[in-house]
Amino acid sequence: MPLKLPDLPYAYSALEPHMDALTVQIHHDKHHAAYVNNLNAALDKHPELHAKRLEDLLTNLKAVPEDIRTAVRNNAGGTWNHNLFWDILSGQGGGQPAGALAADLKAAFGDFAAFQQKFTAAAVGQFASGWAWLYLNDQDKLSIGATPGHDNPLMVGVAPFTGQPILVVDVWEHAYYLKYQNRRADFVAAWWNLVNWKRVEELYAQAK
Ligand code: MN3
Repeated sequence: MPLKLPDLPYAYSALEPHMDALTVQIHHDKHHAAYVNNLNAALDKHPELHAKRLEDLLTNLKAVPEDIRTAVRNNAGGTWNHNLFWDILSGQGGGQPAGALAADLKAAFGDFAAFQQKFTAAAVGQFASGWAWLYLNDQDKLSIGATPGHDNPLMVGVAPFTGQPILVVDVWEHAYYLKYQNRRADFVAAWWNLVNWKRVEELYAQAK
């Protein structure tokens, strides 16, 4: 079965004013959709791979036939990363997490402000296109990192660090250029107002 583009879980305008409706529409309907389509086109060359879960392709890219490995890395990565990106945003987001996630962020980074500062620095400092992550590392510790292109922490042997992502921000220019132009730092600052911490807390509970 070819993979399908997940519907946005809210209206294009739901993330205004921090993320404008036109950016959300183009980002989801054109960019995210293109990764899904390109992944399906690559997998068509090895149709048995259509049966695999996205996560299984990503965690074991070495097992993907070499003629489509780069296409799968880029487009399965692009698909999975955008799935998470939309999933953890909400027009009613922002604030701070509660419960175990709040306590563990404090233990790992000092306090919420220090965590936020470190994550922001990773996002703003990622050279060119990429993603910043909060993930549960292989020692079950919360960690922050950034990856280029569409690489992600599921890609064992490819990404510079591995683990289970629970929070992500897209810092490709297509994520912010219409509204923020070159001001990536302003986009990331605004993005915090959209983080759906309830959803991130759920993902954290599943990851543990
Ligand atoms: Mn994107």
